[in-house]
Amino acid sequence: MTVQSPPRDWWKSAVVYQVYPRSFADANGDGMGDLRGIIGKLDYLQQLGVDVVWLSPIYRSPQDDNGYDIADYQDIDPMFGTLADLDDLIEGLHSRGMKLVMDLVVNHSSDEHPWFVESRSSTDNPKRDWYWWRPAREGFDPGEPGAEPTNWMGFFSTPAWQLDPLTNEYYLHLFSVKQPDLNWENPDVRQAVYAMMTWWLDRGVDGFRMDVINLISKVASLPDGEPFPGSQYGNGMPFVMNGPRVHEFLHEMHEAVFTGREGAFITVGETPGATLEDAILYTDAAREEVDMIFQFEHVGLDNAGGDKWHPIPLDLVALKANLGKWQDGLAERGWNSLYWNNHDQPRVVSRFGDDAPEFRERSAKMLGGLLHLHRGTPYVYQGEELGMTNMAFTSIDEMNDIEAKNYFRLATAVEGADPDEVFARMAPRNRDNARTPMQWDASDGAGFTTGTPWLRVNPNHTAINAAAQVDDPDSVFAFYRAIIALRHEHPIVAHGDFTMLLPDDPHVYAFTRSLDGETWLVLGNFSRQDETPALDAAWTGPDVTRMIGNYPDRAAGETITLRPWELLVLRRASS
Ligand code: ISL
Repeated sequence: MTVQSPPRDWWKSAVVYQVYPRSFADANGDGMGDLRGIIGKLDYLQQLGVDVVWLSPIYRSPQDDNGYDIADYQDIDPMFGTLADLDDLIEGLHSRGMKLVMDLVVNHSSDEHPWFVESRSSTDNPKRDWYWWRPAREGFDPGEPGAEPTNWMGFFSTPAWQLDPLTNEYYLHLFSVKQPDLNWENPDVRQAVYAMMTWWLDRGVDGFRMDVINLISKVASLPDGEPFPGSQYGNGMPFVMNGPRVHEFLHEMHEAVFTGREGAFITVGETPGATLEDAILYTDAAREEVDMIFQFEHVGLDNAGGDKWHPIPLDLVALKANLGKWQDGLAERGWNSLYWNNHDQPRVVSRFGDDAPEFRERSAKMLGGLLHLHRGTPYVYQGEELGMTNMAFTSIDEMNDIEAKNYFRLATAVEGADPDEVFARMAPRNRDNARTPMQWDASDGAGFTTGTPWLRVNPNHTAINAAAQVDDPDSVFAFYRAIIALRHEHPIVAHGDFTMLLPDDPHVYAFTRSLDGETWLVLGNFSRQDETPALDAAWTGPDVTRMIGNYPDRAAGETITLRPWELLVLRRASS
């Protein structure tokens, strides 16, 4: 018997499911999700039909940024379980035909990682250069206002440099003060990371989601950024995003970790600020960097001035122009990832859909179906397949996330804005919207925990939960299952050409996919009204079949009028 090796780009036909472990399933009743909890839900994931499970970080961590601050890359945090539990999870996934992707957070470590503990201990420690240390700016005393080595603000509304009293020098942290940036210029850092990745692959994991991987190469001269209006701080992003050596580093990583290794792997780089031009370089298979990236443009369209804390309504025409650009731009070289939400983004049904009770299910299905029929690898974020919504937080004290807390502090205490006004703007956007516990059933702890959950359960779990949906053929869950199956059954979904239609229609999203003599038409209504898009008459002809939709079928030959939040997918032989 010959064993067929999987095609090199098997992940083009795959669907990835993201688990945020602390909010997924709690097996030991301490209010925090854990690995045993995930193991208990593998049949659920298999029933949904996903191919790959990506776990947000479960490594040993002080949890300053919910595990994105890692103190030991080769151990499991006790709150999640043990390495033996992880081995069981890998085994449980593999035996069901699924794969495991680990989060790889190597732009920074925790300040409690032994590397940083050594690095900070003295200016001549051998690991000093593993992080970015700099003295105070010339002419300033350490700690004086303006003494930071550069004027950069970080991602979490704080300056990007922290003075360490031990040696009176500053270290760079683009995220929290407990997330010092590793210095990838140092080859020893890179080799340590590659060795760690290899160790995980040897253990059986199938790939990595690489956290902010486009920040690993900084402009080494560390120039000041353009000052923000009225502020002593400026924008350092141009000097850290998609930096001068990032492609070199990613190719080196690929060679060191994956070249010559048997197996079927998947890599996806998280790359805020990456343009289409950057993406082509990151994902062109011939360059051997990563298989795909998470780009951020489409989740920035409803931000005023690019600021996530100033939400504005989505302009559908802009969304189509943007996603259409990415579809065209990666048609020949590279590959798209497809996502609406994750642990950093609000729930899509509340953001781009309509979470009013009468439209929630319809719009959740429409958004899921529409996304998965683009060309690229789709990602489902836990609970999306149930149509889980944003949380109606009532005060900042209910929020846990460091990004939200820091911003609230900056906007109110430092800049003097009205706390109620700031909270109202933050409510639809803060990351905890996506982090409330998974809604398994209608019980008090939502079936997530028998204890007190670390973050309040969304009260709508009594109506929106897995138990109510898994056996209901009309549920959002059943719809996601069907759309995932469609990808597995029809090569056109993964591989077909993409053509955007009706770019100027303000309410209807329309495109075709074509492969081997057939064409599919995908239509999505982003409104509460009936919409009659201007379509080629051939789509009402007798040779058209309906592939999937979120309403009952219409009569043959009828003009296509889309009902509120309708998704309709039709197929015909190409002319
Ligand atoms: O969440 C964001 C948008 O609101 C970003 O600022 C986010 O921090 C950025 O996309 C990078 O995200 C990743 O790295 C962070 C971590 O907090 C996020 O959870 C992670 O996905 C630092 O590791």
